[in-house]
Amino acid sequence: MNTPNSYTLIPHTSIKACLFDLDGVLVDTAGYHYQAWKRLANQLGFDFTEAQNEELKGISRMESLDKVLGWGKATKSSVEKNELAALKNGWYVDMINKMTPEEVLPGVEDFLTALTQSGYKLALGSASKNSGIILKNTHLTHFFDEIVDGNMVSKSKPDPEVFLKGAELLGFAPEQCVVFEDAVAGIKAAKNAGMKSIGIGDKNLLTEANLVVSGLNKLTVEDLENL
Ligand code: B16
Ligand code: MG
Repeated sequence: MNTPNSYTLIPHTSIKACLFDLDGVLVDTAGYHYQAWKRLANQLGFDFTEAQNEELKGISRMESLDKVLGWGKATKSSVEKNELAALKNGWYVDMINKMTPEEVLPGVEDFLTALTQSGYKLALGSASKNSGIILKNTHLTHFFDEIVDGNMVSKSKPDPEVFLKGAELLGFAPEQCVVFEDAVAGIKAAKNAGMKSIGIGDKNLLTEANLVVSGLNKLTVEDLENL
């Protein structure tokens, strides 16, 4: 019988599963969100800047509404808030209904194909309740073994719920997963889940990610082994 000696090493846990945020990582729907929130703000008699819009990335629809109303110093009842969120969402859905595969960000299909061919399991981990329409219109649905979105979680990023649920559905431990995220709240959610993360965007902003690149077109499968 082999008796482990005191030098037995804990095996290196390698990455087996990839969890992808949607907006800002696979497609750029932030511009559509911005247009719809701006239209709502203007209808209420105020405006906000593109820089302020950055703060809406990655957070839920109702949290976004609270921020927008705060910028306009507008107070609304919860019934009114639900109506305003529905109004904004209607305008947003009108825009994403017209999306095409051309709006997929550079390198996405190639990278997802390479991951699948290398045996990695893939899940979506998005705050959006509209992920189904976006994935369908951009022809990305088939890449994902599991889809976790805003319809399935009760807590928003930086809470780890969305990514923990994705890992559980795929059947892997958090240490075997890597998260791809463009939002600070999303990188924090990955960290809170005990997962590694790759930031998509500005390295001065996504400081808690294990690696930051400008887009999936800058990544290879080998990069996952060196995180
Ligand atoms: P919806 P992600 C997020 O998507 C967006 O970044 C964020 O701006 C938006 O408020 C949120 O989805 C909810 O979207 O109104 O469609 O449910 O980045 O988590 O893929
Ligand atoms: Mg995002």
